[in-house]
Amino acid sequence: MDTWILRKTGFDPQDAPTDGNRFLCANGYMGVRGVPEEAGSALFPAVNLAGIYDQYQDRWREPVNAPNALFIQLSFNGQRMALGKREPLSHETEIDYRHGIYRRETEFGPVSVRSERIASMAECHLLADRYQIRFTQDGEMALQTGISTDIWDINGPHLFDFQFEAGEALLVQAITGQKKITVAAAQSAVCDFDGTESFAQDDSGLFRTLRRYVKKGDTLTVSVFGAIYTSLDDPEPGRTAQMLCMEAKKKGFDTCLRAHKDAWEQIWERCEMRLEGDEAAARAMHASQYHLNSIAPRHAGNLSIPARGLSGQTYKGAIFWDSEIFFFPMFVYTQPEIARSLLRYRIETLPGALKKAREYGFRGAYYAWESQEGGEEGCTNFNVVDVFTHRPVRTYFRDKQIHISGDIAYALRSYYEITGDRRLLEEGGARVILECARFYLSRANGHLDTEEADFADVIGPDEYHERVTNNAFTNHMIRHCLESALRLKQIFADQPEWFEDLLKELHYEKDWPLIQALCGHIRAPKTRDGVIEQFDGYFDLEDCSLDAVRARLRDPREYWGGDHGVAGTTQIIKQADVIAMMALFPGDFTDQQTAVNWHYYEPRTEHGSSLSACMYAVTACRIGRPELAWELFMKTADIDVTGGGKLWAGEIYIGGTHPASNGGAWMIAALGFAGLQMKNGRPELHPNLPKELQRLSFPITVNDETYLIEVTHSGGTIRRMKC
Ligand code: IFM
Repeated sequence: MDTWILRKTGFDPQDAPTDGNRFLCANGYMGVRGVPEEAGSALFPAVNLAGIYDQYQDRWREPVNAPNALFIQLSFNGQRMALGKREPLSHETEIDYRHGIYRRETEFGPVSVRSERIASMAECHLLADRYQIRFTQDGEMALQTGISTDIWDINGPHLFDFQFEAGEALLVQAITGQKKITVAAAQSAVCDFDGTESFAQDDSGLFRTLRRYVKKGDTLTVSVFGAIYTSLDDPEPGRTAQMLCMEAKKKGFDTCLRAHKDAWEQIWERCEMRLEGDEAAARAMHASQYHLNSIAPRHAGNLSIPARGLSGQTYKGAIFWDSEIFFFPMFVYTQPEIARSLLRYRIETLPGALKKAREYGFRGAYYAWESQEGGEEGCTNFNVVDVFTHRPVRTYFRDKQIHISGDIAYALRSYYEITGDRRLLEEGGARVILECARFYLSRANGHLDTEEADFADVIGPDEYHERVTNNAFTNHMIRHCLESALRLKQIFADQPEWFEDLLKELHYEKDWPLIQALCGHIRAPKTRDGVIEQFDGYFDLEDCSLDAVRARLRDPREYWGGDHGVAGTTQIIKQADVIAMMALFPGDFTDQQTAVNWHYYEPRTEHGSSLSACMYAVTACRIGRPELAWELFMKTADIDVTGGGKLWAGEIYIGGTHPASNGGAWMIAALGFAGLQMKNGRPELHPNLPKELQRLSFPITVNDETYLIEVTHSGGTIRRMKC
């Protein structure tokens, strides 16, 4: 098996929603769904843009898809050679994980087509496609290349006032409905043949057609270059996009491809995780690292990553806790500048978090559960549609999932501990931690100086139990956030004036002692035989099996949570909760405690979120049971290879790629199998390699030093690498 390649034989339009994710090409600025060049909206094509959102009427606010600048459509003797319109004799799709190349090869009978396409990692605005046609009959060919506006939108349309310009570089420009951002798509093409050229423009886009008579055995090639800019990138996005296309055309496809591949090689040099002993596992790891790396905002420095990456508009293209808890670890240990970008996004969106806290009657920073640009809350009150009544179900994620602020503080502190870089704290990070701590101070229930404080009416990571009190994970995260605020004083011990000034500026004098008091008074969770109760009253819920709850479903798409969900009155949970806490705070729990809780909660966990299995796998390793981790690892790492994961929450489509699992796969291998932990500013290993693997190796960068980690069944080593 080539562990860098995923190949699929055959074409079934039913698979288009998942295949578009599995074969995605992306470069952090945009994601191009893995659909054939000729795809119209029925096959879900999208060039999904990072960080630009729009709301159409009263529908969900979601990211904007640009016009498809790599549209290519071939006709032969008046017949369209298009998947979805004509049954192919054979078809293969491939994604090359090493270099982010989408390839397809289709035999239609009289013609066969083979192509390769990239979202350039060297130039984030550039797309390129080399399309080769072989003819097995004489006949009349019409090759259309252009910019298609027949794109997939879940809650669109988002683009209006289209302008079209034909010429050597085609241009389609439009503006978004809400914020009037210009989105420009340009395209140029170079052919190794000539023909009669014409231009056409209609509701579905702007196209150039080349016609000529071909002979059996002829092979023709067209290279197409697409460029996307918006008015947020450039004052003249259209002109700049046209110029980029023309430049790329001059350089040629091979030069663009070489630069793109070199850029990918540099990424792999910094982060490649090698698994030896199991090829399927090695490929799943490549897939995971490919997907996560391909959506990293390398171009920006202040953007984060949506929960479904750049695979489409699912989950409103929003930033969740997935960023800090699941994507962050791989980046902070391998490419800290990307971890910094994720956190800068939070620093810059602090005003949105302050506003949200105020709206709910609190102080400090309450970050959006589903954060869009400027920290605007994208989460609606109704996130699920009931399959029986077709009515929206009220969910309280937006109001009650308060652990989000602590998760951000957790990542800020980890960033400092792993990189040793204090600048981010100075440049707003410390302020974020202090404001998050202040939010919890105002959110606590209780008399802080005399009795224990509760955090009532919250939702922990397990979203099937809403509005609970003293969720163990949430309370632990809150305590850590308060401690992190207090620890800032030590971190800035050599700059006491700077820190005092910051406290003054934030009017923090009265809050400081209260935070100290609250820290020691947060109610500790109840335990029973060593099992930590997930929240007050959890043990009183019906204790039944996962199968029993599943058997109660009357529709496979039925939502398990909400007011009437089948899980709500039981101990069945959606995703790791107590175990997520144990995974994130290894120093706070003994192996014995972790083992007892693991064995209690795992059978009660649906793993209904792609954020779940990795937490169980990491902790399984920690308790010396890597054999329990293996299946969970494969489930996590393979998710975007197989196209697994849930597609529906009630009637709402939630498919896409799974960056949290992609990051989770790295976490299992690094933090679980290798047992990587930071102790006093230095990395150390506690290996637990499963029997399926013979060797594991990967680079990390800590405190500006790069190390190579190697783990075998005889132990682990950390070697400093020369730069
Ligand atoms: O952040 C997660 C949440 O924990 C479970 N539902 C999906 C979200 C986005 O991945």
